[in-house]
Amino acid sequence: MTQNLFEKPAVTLLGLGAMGTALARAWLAAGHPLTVWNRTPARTAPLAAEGARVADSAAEAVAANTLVVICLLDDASVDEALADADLTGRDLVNLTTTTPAQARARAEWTEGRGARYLDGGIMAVPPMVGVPEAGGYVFYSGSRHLFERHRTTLTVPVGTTYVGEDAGFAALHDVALLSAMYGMFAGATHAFALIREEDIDPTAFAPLLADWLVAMAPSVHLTAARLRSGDHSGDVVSSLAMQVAGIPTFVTTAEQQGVSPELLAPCFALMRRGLTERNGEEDLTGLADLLLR
Ligand code: FVH
Repeated sequence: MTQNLFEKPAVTLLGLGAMGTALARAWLAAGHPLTVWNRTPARTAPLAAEGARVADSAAEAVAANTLVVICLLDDASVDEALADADLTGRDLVNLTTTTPAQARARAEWTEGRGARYLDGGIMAVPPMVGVPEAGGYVFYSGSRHLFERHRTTLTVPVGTTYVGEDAGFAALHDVALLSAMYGMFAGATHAFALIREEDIDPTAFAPLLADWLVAMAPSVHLTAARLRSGDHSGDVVSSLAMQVAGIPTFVTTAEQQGVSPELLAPCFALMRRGLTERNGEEDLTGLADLLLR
């Protein structure tokens, strides 16, 4: 396992699903020696043809290199894959999507087996991997030393953003950003449903919707500033009271268009609760605190 000074660091990759395969191709294209393993062996053939070494078991793949990247379906599949592997002296980088608690437990479990641990949350879809201008990146958290040690290699497929020593923070950032994305998907789904039965071309409507979402996106900076200061009342442009007064318009329009309000209803319920439990003259930004249990 000694590395020639002119050779790129060798990588072991467990998991060749859509994301694992994209990562593998990026490392191979950049000239990194790559050992791969996948539960279903058929998925390894195209990568073998592109220069990857194929291990017969996860344990064999882990034994091949110090840096072991894991990109499997979920935390349970990581357990299953690593059951028989000797992790002693290995640097585990786990890109599998998990909860923050699972990431913290995995860090402890890994260190208990004589290895170091870095957790990752991937903010990219497979076509963005190996395409720097696509803007994809991975949140990393856990050992900063490990992150710095492998940073150059980890930056090959997509960018890197280190968010702290707490192994759970990458997963927390990942889930937080994806949760916001699902909120956006919900709003866009409702918007398309509203026009669905009309003589409006969805492909003509889409750019209007996209531009509007982009125009509204910077509002998160105001939310952040207000959450930090605790002041939700100064210089309010669109008060909670005004927005709650508008709810019947949205509900009635949905009814008249034959659209279920089920995606917007939870948001409206929270806004109404804000009116009774907070102050109608406030911004919507105070609602985040109402969600805390
Ligand atoms: N694809 C995406 O858009 C997202 C982008 C953001 C990050 N996610 C997360 O990345 C992890 C892997 O996702 P994926 O896209 O590669 O997922 P699949 O194509 O479904 O491949 C799953 C791989 O996991 C293997 N696997 C499943 N169960 C087990 C198990 N019990 N033991 C060992 N391996 C297992 C599966 O193997 P096989 O089915 O081919 O035998 C694939 O290699 C994921 O956490 C996303 O949330 C992707």
